[in-house]
Amino acid sequence: MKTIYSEDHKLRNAQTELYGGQLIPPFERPERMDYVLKQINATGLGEIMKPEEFSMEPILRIHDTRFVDFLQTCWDKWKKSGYVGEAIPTIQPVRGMQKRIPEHIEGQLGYFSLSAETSVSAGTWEAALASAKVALTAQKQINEGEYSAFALCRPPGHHAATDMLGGYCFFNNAAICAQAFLDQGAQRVAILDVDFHHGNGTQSIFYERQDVMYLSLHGDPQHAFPHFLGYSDETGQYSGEGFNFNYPMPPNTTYSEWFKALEDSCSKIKNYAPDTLIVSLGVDTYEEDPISFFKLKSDDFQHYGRYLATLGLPTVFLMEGGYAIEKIGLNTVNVLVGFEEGL
Ligand code: OKP
Ligand code: ZN
Repeated sequence: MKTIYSEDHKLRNAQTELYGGQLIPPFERPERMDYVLKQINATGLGEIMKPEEFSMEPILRIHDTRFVDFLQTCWDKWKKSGYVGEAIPTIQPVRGMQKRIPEHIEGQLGYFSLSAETSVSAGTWEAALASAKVALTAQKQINEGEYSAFALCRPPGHHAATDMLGGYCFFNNAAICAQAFLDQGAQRVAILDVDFHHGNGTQSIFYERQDVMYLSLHGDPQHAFPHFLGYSDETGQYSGEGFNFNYPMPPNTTYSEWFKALEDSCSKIKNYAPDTLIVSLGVDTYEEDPISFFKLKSDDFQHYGRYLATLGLPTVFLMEGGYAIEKIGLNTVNVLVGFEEGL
């Protein structure tokens, strides 16, 4: 399986994450990719290629123009306003407030954010753009006849909504990839999100549509980020009703329970009969992940990779989270190796 990778992810190198009332070095940091690349090379998974160039068009199929303009200019405006730290929102348009976009960068940042842990920093725009192009290149590979591809995206994407960043995410790489498939003639695309966190952004983007089925296995939002979306009664709306499936699971969920949810989600994918599968591949389900509460072991990743191959679908694997950084390489590549064994 080919991997698509851009060094430009290193431009996303925020110094701060707001965590438990402290500003700490972010969990989502550049070194994560070193461990994945190292394991790809160690196992001989396949060629590693650079992303191709793309216009803004496929990104603007998913994201609001005002949000994209904001992201491109946020850091400059923030610095020019005289702030010395990274851009962290302090006020958001919550219940009872107006939805208009203020002129001050502080107001804009709040408007275009869904959470406050994710600082906008120098180079964030460039890295987020490169990450989306990595996803689009993987999509192109499949469209040109490859059976599977691994988009080694960083920063991740599944929390990003049409007009909001948050949860370490800026552009929704999986959604951009899915829309590209549809725009090039696919009838149906399924997005299976196995990251520990619910992909609120991906869900909300496709919630009223039936051309993309979204299925997510994740930590119960009662106890885990993003807290305000990801419950099992969220099944889609209007023509999207019945095309969204959430599998929230409690603290200490083990692989046998997790795998039952995976089997259920895969039976739904089978019935849907999509042209393509996109796997939002986060490996923060791992037992040693520092911010998550599932108990998967490294071998389990290979097992479920193998199982995913039985769907018999062209598949784009797209990197999302995973923060036990010494082990994310092994766990990620285990999924991909398992998939290739299962073919
Ligand atoms: C991004 B991805 C834990 C706070 C977690 C943000 C998590 C973002 C995860 N107490 N804050 O889905 O891996
Ligand atoms: Zn996650």
